[in-house]
Amino acid sequence: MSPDDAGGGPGLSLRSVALFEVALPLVRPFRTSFGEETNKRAILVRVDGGDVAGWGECVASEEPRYSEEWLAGSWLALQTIFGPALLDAPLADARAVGERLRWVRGHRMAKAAVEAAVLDATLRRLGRSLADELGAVRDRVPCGVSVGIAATVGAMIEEIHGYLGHGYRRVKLKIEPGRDIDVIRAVREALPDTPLSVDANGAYRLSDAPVFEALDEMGLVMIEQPLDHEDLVEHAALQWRLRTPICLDESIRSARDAAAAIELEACRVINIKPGRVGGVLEAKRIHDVCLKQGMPVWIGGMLETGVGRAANLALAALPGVTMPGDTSASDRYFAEDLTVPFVLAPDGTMAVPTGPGLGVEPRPERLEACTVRRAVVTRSS
Ligand code: OSB
Ligand code: MG
Repeated sequence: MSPDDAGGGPGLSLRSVALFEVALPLVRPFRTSFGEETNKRAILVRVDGGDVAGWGECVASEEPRYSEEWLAGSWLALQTIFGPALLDAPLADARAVGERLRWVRGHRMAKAAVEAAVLDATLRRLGRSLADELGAVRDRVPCGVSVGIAATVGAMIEEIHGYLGHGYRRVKLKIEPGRDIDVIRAVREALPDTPLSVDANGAYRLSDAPVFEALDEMGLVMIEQPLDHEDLVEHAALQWRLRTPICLDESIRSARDAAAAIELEACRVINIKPGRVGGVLEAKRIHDVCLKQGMPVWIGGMLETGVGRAANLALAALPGVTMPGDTSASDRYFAEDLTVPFVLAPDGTMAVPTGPGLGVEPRPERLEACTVRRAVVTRSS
């Protein structure tokens, strides 16, 4: 199969699209340069194809800070646009989801959720795993962990020691103006040999280049999204001044963006997240562009439940993914996941799901306990 053939087999005629808004307490608050989350909220999408069902997760946050999308907006888009569009006519395969929704500008996280659900359903019918469908080359993937901004440097170092004890192979630290050089220097002194990276979530300006020049001396694996998500040219200017690779996250919304970033030399690493780019199929296209151009990639995360995590792990098994992802274990996020828990092995790797489709699904009693709102879109509605 050629790489672009991934899309999942014969046609699917859907009966309904069900939406579940879920809320799961995080084991500890997650603070970034744009705010703090204590509760993980997400929309789970279930498509019912009669003989088979499929699940997807929409990673839009409660507020439109990471991107324009936010949970309430995604809910409306799913309920009034995407659900009805999927039910309108049979879908030849999961690629048809993107084609049918091509007229919708943006709303990538909502699109990604419905595409994942259709892909899950079609692959379940074929008995094929998502990892196989995408072209996975490994059955375990190395994992890193993303650490939120903590109240004190001491608390941050303690938290990191805990993660390293579990086996995580790379530690990503969130930074923001005023909590950067000193914090990272202290962590680097406490952990001289740990692969460390930082993620600014776009909180700096090019005039802050001296901050990054100071960080450039600390042997970081990469500096993620230092500047505004809309400015590739400024990232290129900053990358010229640094030895440390810049990694783009928010700036890369499509394979087209990835090609532009490569052309402009705006970064030396790309973080791929299926939600941010409109689905696993576009994520695979970005992977393919980067592999061809020699651009290293890794798979990011959005604090997903097990449903979204399963898709991230399948992508992490692709050949061009050469760095550990933010694909952490369930217990890094939740006391109890929606699905069977994803577990980190002591060597810092996690198994790629091998079952049909995503290979996992929400446990009914856990979904029931976490659901705070539901809606069903049917053909007549
Ligand atoms: O910028 O990578 C990010 C979480 C939510 C929104 C944005 C980001 C993150 C993370 C956590 O860094 C990654 C994870 O563990 O899922
Ligand atoms: Mg990021």
